[in-house]
Amino acid sequence: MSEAARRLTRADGRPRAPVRILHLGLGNFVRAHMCWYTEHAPDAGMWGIAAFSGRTATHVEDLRGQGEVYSLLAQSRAPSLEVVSSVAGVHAADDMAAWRAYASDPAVSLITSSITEAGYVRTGAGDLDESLEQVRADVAALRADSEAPVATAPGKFVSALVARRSAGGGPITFVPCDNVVGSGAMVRTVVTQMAALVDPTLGSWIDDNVAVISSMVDRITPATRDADIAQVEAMAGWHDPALVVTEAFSEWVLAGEFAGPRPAWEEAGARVVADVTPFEDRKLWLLNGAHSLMAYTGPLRGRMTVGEAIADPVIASWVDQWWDEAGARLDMASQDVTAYRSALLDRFANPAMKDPLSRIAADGSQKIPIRLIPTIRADLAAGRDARAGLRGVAAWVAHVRGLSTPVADARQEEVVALGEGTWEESVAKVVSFMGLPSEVVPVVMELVEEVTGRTSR
Ligand code: CS2
Repeated sequence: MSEAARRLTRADGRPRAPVRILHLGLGNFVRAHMCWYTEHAPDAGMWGIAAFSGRTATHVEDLRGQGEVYSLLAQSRAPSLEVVSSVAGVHAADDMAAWRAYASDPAVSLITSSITEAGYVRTGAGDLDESLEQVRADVAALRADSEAPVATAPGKFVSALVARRSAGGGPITFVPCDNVVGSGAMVRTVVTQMAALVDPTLGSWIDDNVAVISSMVDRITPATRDADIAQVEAMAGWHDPALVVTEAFSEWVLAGEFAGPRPAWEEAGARVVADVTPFEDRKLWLLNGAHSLMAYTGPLRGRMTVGEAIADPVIASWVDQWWDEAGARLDMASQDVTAYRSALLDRFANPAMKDPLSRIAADGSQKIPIRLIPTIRADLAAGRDARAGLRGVAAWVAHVRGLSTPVADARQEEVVALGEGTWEESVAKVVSFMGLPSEVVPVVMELVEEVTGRTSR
């Protein structure tokens, strides 16, 4: 921090708005996205967000130290900087008393979440994963005492609903902001399943009082680097350890009936549609699918950021082949797919963004099944070879065998086991883990050789 730099204060932004949105997961992404849309809604002055950190307590103290406001730097050739004021309260994950108090307040009409794919603790089939120790612990805790501390997101959601029911807080709407398919149905499933385990009388209250929205969220938001903080210091004269760096592009598409009021997000650029599925597919397959493909192939060719990967002609051709494969399945006019692909190339190549592939590589066990596997399955069913998607699976085999930087995964133990044994064994285990037919093993072996440059012969 240079001597001239000062800290941000609430006076740098708008006054705190009354809290009407309860949010779980305080990562950078949501601060570049839902909080930003709320900031830009014309009724922002009526919608404050109480944000609770998820698994990590990042930035709770930093944000509190500057009256919850933070700077957002949209990186492009002409970077733009703004102060976002929509967050009105910041809490650590374990502040359950505050969590329940907000949930009980009739003025709060929305529960939003941004906790990554893994945060919803689901099985591969999409149900609440009751085999997980933390899920079982939350169920036991809430059964014994509805005010008990809990750790999982479904546990927190149910704890919020129990508090709201007993306070007579009225209807409430969940708005998940994560990269999952059918996000509304997904939240409804994990919440009702957790509720049924905790208190069988809660289900009918949920039916009558809880709405869920499905949403497609998009804005590439890497972790903030010291160099970014220094750039803002030079641009604006303040030192902001809670700075968020993002791209200029952003997209938010929502579908579903709200049970109560919400900010006029559409006036800030969000779209409300009848069916979010085509938007989810387009984004998850083309953007996130390509991201995952680059995340695992890139390091094998010495590429460590998205920009470096997409500048490598070999990787760019793999991405292109993937887009041909996945794009063909989209329920969209082909010129729209072409335009989206070309916009993605610009976004990936953004020279002002340094997005490390290791960020994207995390939680592959949760991401690959959503991003690559549906297209691979459809191709195989149609008798096509599915190589472009299987290449991503092959590169993940190399990743779980330790050929690229280790990253966190929600299913760490299983992932470690997948990497053990011979290459052939790993490939067979990964193919089965991904629910693919064993016939693809030889193709994946070939692709392993292609992406790693190793040969078994
Ligand atoms: C990325 C996403 O984490 C990842 O795997 O693919 O965070 C991606 O940057 C966002 O979905 C963009 O909207």
